[in-house]
Amino acid sequence: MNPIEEIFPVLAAPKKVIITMHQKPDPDAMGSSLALYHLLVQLGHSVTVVSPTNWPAFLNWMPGCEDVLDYENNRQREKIYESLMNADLLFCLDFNAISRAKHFAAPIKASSCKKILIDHHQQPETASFDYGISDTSKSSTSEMIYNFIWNGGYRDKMNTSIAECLYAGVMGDTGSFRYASASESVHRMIADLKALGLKHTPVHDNIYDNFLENRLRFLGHVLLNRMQVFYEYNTALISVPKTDLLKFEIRTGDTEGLVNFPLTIQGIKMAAICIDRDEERKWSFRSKGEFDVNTFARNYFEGGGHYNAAGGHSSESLEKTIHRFKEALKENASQLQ
Ligand SMILES: [Mn+2]
Repeated sequence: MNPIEEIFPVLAAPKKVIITMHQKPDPDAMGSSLALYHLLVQLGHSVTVVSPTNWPAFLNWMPGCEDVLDYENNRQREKIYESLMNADLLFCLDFNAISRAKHFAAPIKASSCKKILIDHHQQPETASFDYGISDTSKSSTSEMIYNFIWNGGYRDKMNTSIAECLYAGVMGDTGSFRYASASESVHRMIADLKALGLKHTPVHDNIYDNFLENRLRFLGHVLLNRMQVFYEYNTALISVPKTDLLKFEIRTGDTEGLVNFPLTIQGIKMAAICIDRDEERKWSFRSKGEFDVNTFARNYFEGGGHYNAAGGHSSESLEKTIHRFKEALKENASQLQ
């Protein structure tokens, strides 16, 4: 993978560009992709943004979101293939391995265009990319796009649309500027975005205060009835059966952030949530301090991510998956106690 700086001269002439992100995009994946989209369009490129799957409705307010194509939408797939076939460049944002693009991964691998990685997840598969930057010390891919704009000399292209997208991404990945990753440079970046005219309160409202009643009822239900606390391992687990998802009419994004609630219990070092989706059992892990959920997710549930936040999955039944989690707790007892 060549350094990201080498892409700047390539961008001096108009190109056909695709920007994609990880499946089920979060504010950082969508925000960084749309910020780059707004930049590249201003630079005269022809740009298509593709999400491998649908996304939470709380991202729809983002400027440019209405132009994003969904690979799982059959009506848009032809257009996506056509763009991919003609593309010169493919930017992969906020994911570290092409497999994280789900069913869009195979067409990406088959495509002959130059691939560029901009990402902050651990253990990236850099061999899959022609250019790029992977920096696990960064709070978010949105922060990296902000740096990309500066380092590329595109500072004059910054506007409030870009600022809103970047702010949402950094806010999402830093737990609203709470995690250790909310560095001095992150706060300086936000100050700069504010100076450009960014209004940050509507961004918080659009993302965090934009759910339907059923989502809050669901939250109450799972915290009351589906949470187990293992004080001997300083761990809390929420397991959500499919019947709950149907009963509360849960949609993409409704379970986002749920995993953070058990971490508010005094002394809890790891929180985990397992959701019984149609195709697999989907895990999210969060930790505080010294417990490495990236390694935990990799070792037991074919996942990964960051030191204190990771995901994973299992093709076994919910019951077997939960059993395996409890066995894993025993094996990790010394680090959790
Ligand atoms: Mn991210």
